[in-house]
Amino acid sequence: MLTLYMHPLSSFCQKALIALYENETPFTAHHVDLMDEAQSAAFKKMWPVGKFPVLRDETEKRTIPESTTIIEYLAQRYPGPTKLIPDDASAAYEARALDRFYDFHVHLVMQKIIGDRLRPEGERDKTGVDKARSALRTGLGIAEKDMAARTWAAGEAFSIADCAAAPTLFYVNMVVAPLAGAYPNLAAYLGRLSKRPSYARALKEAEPFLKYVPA
Ligand SMILES: N[C@@H](CCC(=O)N[C@@H](CS)C(=O)NCC(=O)O)C(=O)O
Repeated sequence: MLTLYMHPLSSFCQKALIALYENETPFTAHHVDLMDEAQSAAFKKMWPVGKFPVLRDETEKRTIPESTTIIEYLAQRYPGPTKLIPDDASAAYEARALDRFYDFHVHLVMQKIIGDRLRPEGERDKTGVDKARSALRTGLGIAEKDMAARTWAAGEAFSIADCAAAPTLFYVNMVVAPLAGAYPNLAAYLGRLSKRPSYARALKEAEPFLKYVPA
């Protein structure tokens, strides 16, 4: 029995949700409100780092933090028709490399920009945000070139790389800057991702909470 500790608004949780929904893997969603002291403390007992998603596999008695590791685990232990990690070694390398690329060079820098807006006025980190904006431009520039000739992030098959790309491109487009002007290939790719049933479902579940994302 699988339980995902998560919140629907969280981009890294959406990444894990896409993987679960792709293969219709049965699981229970356990929502955690990190602003609630009791819920946060209970969650930190399970994973002291305090970041979600975390997957609990009661059958295997395993607790698995980190979205990438969760998807690797699902691909290995609960495989389905969508090969989130391709069988072919070279294709698997490409998908894994792009998962890391989207997490480090798009997702985390996007989080830095948005996270800074949640800080009180006097505690903002202008230098850090300027650096993150520059890193984001670099990351998006690389991805834009890649997506000129691809349907999905790693080629023609949907994979872990798309689970990583979808939520972060959505939030970049919504909060940092619309992709359509400077990044038409990424805008078209985000359009395809938004129609993919797994991500469309995760996004629909996030909708009631989107008002809490700082504009
Ligand atoms: N490397 C982690 C990142 C997870 C992460 O940053 N999660 C955010 C939500 S999107 C979180 O839990 N933030 C709460 C906090 O930092 O206190 C992963 O891939 O799962």
